Amino acid sequence: MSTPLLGEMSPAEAESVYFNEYPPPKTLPRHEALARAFIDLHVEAHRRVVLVTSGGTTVPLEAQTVRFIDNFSAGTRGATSAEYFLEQGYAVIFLHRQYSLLPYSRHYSHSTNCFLDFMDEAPAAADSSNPGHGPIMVRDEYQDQMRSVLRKYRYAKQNNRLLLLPFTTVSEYMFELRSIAKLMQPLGPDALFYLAAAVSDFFIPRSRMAEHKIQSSELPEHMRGSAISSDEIYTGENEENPSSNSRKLVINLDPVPKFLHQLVDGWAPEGSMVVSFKLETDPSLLVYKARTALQRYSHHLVIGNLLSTRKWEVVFITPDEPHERWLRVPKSRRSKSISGAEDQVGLAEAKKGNPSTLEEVEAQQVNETSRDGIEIESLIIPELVKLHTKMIEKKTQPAQ
Ligand code: 9Z3
Repeated sequence: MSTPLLGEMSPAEAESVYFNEYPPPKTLPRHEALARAFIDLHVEAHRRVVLVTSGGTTVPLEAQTVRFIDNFSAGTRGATSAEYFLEQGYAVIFLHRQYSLLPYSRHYSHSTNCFLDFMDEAPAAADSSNPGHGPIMVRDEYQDQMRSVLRKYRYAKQNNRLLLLPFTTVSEYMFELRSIAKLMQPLGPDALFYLAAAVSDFFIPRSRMAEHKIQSSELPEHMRGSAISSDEIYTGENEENPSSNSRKLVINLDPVPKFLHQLVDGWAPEGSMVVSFKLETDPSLLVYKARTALQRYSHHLVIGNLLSTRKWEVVFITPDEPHERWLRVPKSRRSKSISGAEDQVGLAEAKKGNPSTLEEVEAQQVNETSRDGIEIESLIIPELVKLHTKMIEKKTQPAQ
């Protein structure tokens, strides 16, 4: 009998099999200690705490990893959302893919916003002892924006409102998520989970993973380990006449167990709010898949987004009325996006004729002061906070 896939087991069985297969990440004890102290502080202050997950996960192909599968996410959604949560008074645990975008520094990082472009060397003072070395300054045109970002960043740091915890692989992400969710128990309804990370759906179980770098050329017989057998040479599923001896690689992936079940039904505090994201590329599937996820895991909100329009529109799928609600950045305030496709905005809307113009009017009021594009997260987070507040009020008010 073949061993069942994790996806075929009960959620509890899959949890125990999955977590027994991997050693916990080396950083876990340190992260747990940091998270515990952070949570204690905010429980004491009766402050709400949100766990924001952000960025992609890697799927290693070898235990001593040379190669891995990755995905597109740079962590823009997570890093931007974290800033708006902080603005709303939440403390934020930011569980992010290492080297992905971070709250605040995201404005000045990576090649699109390289910090060096914001700086200049000013002339040295006339009486300077070193006339060739003027002070390094922020360029005039960026002073206001940078001051504002810097102040918010320093406020979050000095007041211990933001905890940054990095992960890299999908299994590290799972271990961290489970531990932090359990540590959040004392927060009860004040805990919010905002699962924006793009978590791989597939992985190679440790038991089937090559220890060493997978070889791309034939090794002499006596040097071959158990790394990869010749019948595992990939021929490619789209090839009509696959050549049997090409040096291709079969990558045989198992489904990652859907831990949302375990999060909602066990790890997360009683009464807390769980928000997951659903990403699709086919507009005709988005609402259906988001609804199905909400029904399957019985949590509180699925935020659906299309890869091509994710910077300008999202849909809130809720168990309560109105079930499907679109938030959209008005046309005139959309930021430019190289990878985005504006002509696809509106295509995924199931109930056509939704009053999306309402959101557009609100959006204009929200951010009238900004001349630049509006970030969709500035619409998402206040709406979400309203839903969280309602949930907290329901849980904490005695039944009439
Ligand atoms: C999202 O849908 C996020 O909004 C994005 C953000 C990953 C699209 P960026 O980093 O992108 O700002 O460029 N995240 C969740 C995607 C996901 O993996 N969801 C799972 C699924 O769709 C469910 S938890 O099955």
